[in-house]
Amino acid sequence: MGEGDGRRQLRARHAKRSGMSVPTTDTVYVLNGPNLNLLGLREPEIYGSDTLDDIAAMLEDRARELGLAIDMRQTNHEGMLVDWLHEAQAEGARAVLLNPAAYTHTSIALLDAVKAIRTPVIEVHLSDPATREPFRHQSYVGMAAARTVKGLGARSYLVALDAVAQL
Ligand code: CA2
Repeated sequence: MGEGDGRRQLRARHAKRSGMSVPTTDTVYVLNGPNLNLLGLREPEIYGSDTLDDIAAMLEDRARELGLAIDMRQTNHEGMLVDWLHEAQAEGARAVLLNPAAYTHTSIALLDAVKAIRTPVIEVHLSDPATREPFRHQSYVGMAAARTVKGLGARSYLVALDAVAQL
């Protein structure tokens, strides 16, 4: 564990013990799950041709207009998403935009993490999973998310960011 993580956890523990809440910042965490690093390179008919870097650039422009900042990340590992959700709360993130990708449909660990933090989480999908294969119809994360934005391609992320400004 790096020194930064240790200090963050101490601050969060202290805040919890003394009944304080961590002050809210202007940063919105944008967390992306497995295989989304391939975005724009495969299956453009389903997910569009923008890469994750293109989406990050669009979000940064929009965030600037809204007086917000973006912290965009991608991982192929479920536990990393859980750790980042905890970190979002410990760091006082304004909100989390979460595209859990395939973990949407399988992960009770992510559902529990979204329920465990007070930071609002907006579920985001490029496609509309409800119109796809039946195994994509169930969303565990959606059971606890403040909102879900889906089916708009890259624009789903922008609409979700606008929703944060209205929370
Ligand atoms: O529509 C979405 O955003 C999804 O979260 C994308 C997931 C899928 O499992 C969900 O049902 C809906 C898949 C992400 C995989 O991304 C790829 C990107 C390019 C090529 C292949 C996969």
